[in-house]
Amino acid sequence: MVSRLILVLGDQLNRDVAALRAAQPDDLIVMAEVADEASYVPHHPKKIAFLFAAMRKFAAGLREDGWRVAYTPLDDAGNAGSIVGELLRHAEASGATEVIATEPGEWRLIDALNDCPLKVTQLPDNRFLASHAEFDRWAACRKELRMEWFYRDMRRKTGLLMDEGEPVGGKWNFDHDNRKPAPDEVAFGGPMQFTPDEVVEEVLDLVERRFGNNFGDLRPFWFATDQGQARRALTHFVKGALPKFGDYQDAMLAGDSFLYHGVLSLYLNAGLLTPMEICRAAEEAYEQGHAPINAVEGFIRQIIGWREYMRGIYFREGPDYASRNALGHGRSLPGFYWGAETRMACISHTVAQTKSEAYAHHIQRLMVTGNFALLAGISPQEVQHWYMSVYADAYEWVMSANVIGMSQFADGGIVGSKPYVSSGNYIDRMSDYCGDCAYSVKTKVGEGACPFNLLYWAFMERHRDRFESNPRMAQMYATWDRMDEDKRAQILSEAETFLGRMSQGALV
Ligand code: FAD
Ligand code: DLZ
Ligand code: SF4
Repeated sequence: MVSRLILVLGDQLNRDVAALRAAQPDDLIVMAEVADEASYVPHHPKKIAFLFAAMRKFAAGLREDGWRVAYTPLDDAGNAGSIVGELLRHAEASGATEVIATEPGEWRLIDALNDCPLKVTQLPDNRFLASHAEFDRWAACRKELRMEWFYRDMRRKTGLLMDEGEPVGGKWNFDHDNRKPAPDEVAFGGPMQFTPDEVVEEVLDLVERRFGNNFGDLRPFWFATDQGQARRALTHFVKGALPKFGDYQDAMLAGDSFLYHGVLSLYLNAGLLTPMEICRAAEEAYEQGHAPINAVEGFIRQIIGWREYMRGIYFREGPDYASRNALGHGRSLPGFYWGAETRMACISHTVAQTKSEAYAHHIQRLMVTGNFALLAGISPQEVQHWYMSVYADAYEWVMSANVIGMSQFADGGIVGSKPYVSSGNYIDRMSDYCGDCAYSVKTKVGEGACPFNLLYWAFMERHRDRFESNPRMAQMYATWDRMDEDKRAQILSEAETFLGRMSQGALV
């Protein structure tokens, strides 16, 4: 006799997740690899393999502990192809009429569960520090939703890096000490890599057969696929990389995809790690004198600040958030985002790394691929579709505010008070990409000029009405206006020519 179905989605792989906490011995836990989830965007094959392998291991662990689990592999003959379809199938077979779920991280799936003919209860996702109500309360009394203020509340709430109500080190934010340019050498060998075991190998074969044509290299596959491995990856990061995380957080190197980054977001977003265990490990490293305050504070801010804030914005703004386009951008995403040749070394390195690792760090996403898309006026929905498709940590609850908000300014300024745009100078300062490029970053206009330099001014001019009165951009408009008129006309004309050639598929 089954009383209820307990739904565990592929990114809810934690024993403490709300639906599992509510489970009783008579309940049947339902987990399913389904075509709908595996293809709502053409996910990177490494992401699908990671989730399927982690789901299989998680289900096996639940069974070992005595739970009744109905697990449907993708190739199962009876597979209904969707989450709701699987619930209906198991309800019919077991006689259950009620489902307990943890709220999914996407409106699409929340709506599908709401429309399900069974009685479905969606419990709040308890893996986050701020509930929707808490975020809304914080946001309700503010004119501007600045992350920094939200972050301070999260510090107070968690007690992380707090000393009797005051921030440890006397300041809330140590970013001033961070953001050094790329180092000559990186003294960290990258994230911990795991050799695929039998379960993983079986999944890799399945993914190769079914999703082999998706953008991205499936092998070599080295991600952690269970909680124990993910915890080892965390310890490895804290020991080897955290001390330098702050210093080189924004740096980029052609020969090193990871620098001092954690590559933990895919584990965190799937439930294999929790925000508090990661932050406590970082805090402990500070307390033991192993990592400096600028590194630890900067790292913790990303998790209890940015990550929670982005989720808060997505759910507060509602289902239409991902379709916003405040700047009216509509150009198609060029083929070089999917691996076609480009002469821009920064883009070609970032895309190649994305293809092989399903990973790029924040500044590569924001200031290379994101910056270019914004400058070039690409449709934000095409941009979001691309990010959702290529990264192993991609889910709409975290992707939307990062892409639509932070990166493309398509929400009109909710996440950022000004657009994240820069000329080639920023990329040159923070990376070694430009030395290896067919364009010249020092050339502002004319033969060989870096496209970021041309497009930057064209963007500013295109959106003058919107941004001219923004005090944070006034200086750039003053610089532009001081330029010789012929030079300005030439920059705008060359930017137009570049975009025209790009749109026609020419090699740019
Ligand atoms: P680290 O650099 O080691 O940072 C530590 C942790 O902080 C990350 O694991 C992550 O959990 C958190 N974090 C840092 N910045 C952010 C942020 N802006 N938003 C949310 N969490 C953050 N992150 C995702 O998890 N999923 C996404 O789909 C995603 N899409 C992004 C798209 C764009 C355009 C941009 C600019 C950023 C996006 N991010 C996304 C945020 C960030 O780039 C990744 O979290 C980070 O690169 C993951 O690598 P890491 O684990 O090595 O992070
Ligand atoms: C991302 C993903 C993929 C690729 N496959 C599955 C799946 O087969 N079964 C499943 O339960 N979940 C999967 N997921 C995760 C969901 O898409 C995710 O729960 C929603 O996007 C909400 O975050
Ligand atoms: Fe990118 Fe311009 Fe530098 Fe080339 S010169 S790598 S296009 S920023």
